[in-house]
Amino acid sequence: MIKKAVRAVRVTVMAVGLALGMAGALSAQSAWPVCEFPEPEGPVMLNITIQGADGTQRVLELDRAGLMALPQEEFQTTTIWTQGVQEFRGPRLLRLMECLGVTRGVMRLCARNSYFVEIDVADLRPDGALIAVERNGAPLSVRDKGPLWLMYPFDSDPSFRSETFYAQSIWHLERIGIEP
Ligand SMILES: Nc1nc2c(c(=O)[nH]1)N[C@H]1C(S)=C(S)[C@@H](COP(=O)(O)O)O[C@H]1N2
Ligand SMILES: [Mo]
Repeated sequence: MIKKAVRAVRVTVMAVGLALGMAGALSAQSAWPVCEFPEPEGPVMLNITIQGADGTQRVLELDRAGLMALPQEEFQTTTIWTQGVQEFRGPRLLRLMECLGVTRGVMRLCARNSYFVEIDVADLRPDGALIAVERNGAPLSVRDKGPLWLMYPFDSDPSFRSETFYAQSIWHLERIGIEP
């Protein structure tokens, strides 16, 4: 119980915009992950597996509260799947990797069906993809390509409007595997 309270405090600190340097200081006390995540109490929405170069494997399971523990960001954009400007909200993929201490490697993002896409960690941008948990202020339903949909701010940069990024816009996202 006490441990949980401590975690909650750390998560709050993170949410108000913890600088990466400070996150580093926290990680000196707790080896991994860099940021603190609450233990899942609800249904697991995202399963993350990190393969180490030495053959080790780390697993993190995030429920909605776990995803909400990350800084939430939002943008408005049109997409090829929706009509009109949409607002998407959720954690940036880059921030998630930073919180996991992942600075290089290849992410394999897998959907509920057999679809998957691979993205190089080095290609992540702070103004790039976010793991959308909400569209227009409401949780993404499965019918809405949710509950998790990797979304790019297509309107903000013409280079996002290409097959590469359309193909990376995986919906029904449920698993991320990271290989060195
Ligand atoms: N879960 C899931 N996400 C997916 C896909 C898919 O089959 N399943 N197709 C990808 C590909 S290859 C592209 S180009 C875009 C656009 O797919 P659409 O033209 O079928 O809408 O979505 C991407 N996201
Ligand atoms: Mo595609």
